[in-house]
Amino acid sequence: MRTIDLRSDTVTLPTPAMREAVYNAELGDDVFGEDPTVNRFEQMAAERIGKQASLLVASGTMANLVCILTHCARGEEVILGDRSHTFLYESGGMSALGGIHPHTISNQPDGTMRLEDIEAAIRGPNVHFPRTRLICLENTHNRCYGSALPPEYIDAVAALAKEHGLSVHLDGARIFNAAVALGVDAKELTRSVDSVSFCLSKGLSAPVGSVVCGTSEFIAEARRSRKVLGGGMRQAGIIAAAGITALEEMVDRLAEDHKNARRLAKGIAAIGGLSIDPERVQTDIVYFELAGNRLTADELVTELGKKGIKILRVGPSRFRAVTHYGISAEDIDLTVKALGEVMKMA
Ligand code: TLP
Repeated sequence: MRTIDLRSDTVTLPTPAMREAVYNAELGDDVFGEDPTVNRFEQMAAERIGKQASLLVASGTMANLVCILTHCARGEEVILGDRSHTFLYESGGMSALGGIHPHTISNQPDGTMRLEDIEAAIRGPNVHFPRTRLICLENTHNRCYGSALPPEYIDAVAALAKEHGLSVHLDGARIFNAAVALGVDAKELTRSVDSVSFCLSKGLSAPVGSVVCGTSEFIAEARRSRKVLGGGMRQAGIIAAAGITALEEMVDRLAEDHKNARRLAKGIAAIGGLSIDPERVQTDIVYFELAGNRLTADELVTELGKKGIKILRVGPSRFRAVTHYGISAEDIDLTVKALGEVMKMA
């Protein structure tokens, strides 16, 4: 039985072209700055994101942590959304390893934070307060329906930050999903922020790796932060080679994942006992809920699993399904059919 794995776009396997590129990659010691494939990749990534320089790191979690450690000193404060990945799912790295204080404010359902809430959270020059140093945004916003934050909103946050002498970091793990969904160049989403992280190993299907982008000066400092975390890698060209293929070949096809996500959402909307607002689905992430208590969330996941379909339970009655490379429209139709059967059983 074929498995349709919709738990995350992180489950994507490298494409044949990536495997070929990895096999043929020219390698060197990247801690000496001598891996030609890493160097080529980092230049390419910086250009795509519209920043002077970039740095290859092991994961999205490491990318965000490297940026926060580079922007902030111990005791300083970061303003970020209460549903942001960095706050919820990165093991509290900024405080555990950096002595940095997270100050959360509400994420709106579309992944934004209200400008007035951000402004109210910025600390004044009082000896009792930690010093505010950084604002973090997330685009697309994972927990907020995978929504894409538009360039104007990001620019408005950056303008506010500038007014108060703060920096802005963008967790752009899925920045290319946002760009494709909004029909803009990724650079429009990054033009006003100080640092950006993005992932190769999600919708872009590379096996591993994330990237930090910023000014040359920022990246030189970020290189130190990466080293401190044990993230200086050696012949990392085997990772960068797949990253080059990812940037060259896997960005435009994200539109197909978004189309499949909408197809899935519409299918779910027609199934009794499940609730979803298909209008919310803009990118590859679909959230839906059990509308009644005919069966438990765990039972739904288990029954679906017996039919070869994997989704993630993300709350007492809430689920997430993510479309990606390797998932076809036919797979979506099979998923909707299976979900309908499971709900009928209940
Ligand atoms: N997200 C993963 C899980 O950790 C939940 C997923 O399946 O969606 N920023 C954002 C917005 C993310 O969604 C993720 C991963 C990360 C950062 C961290 O990336 P990794 O997993 O490479 O450390």
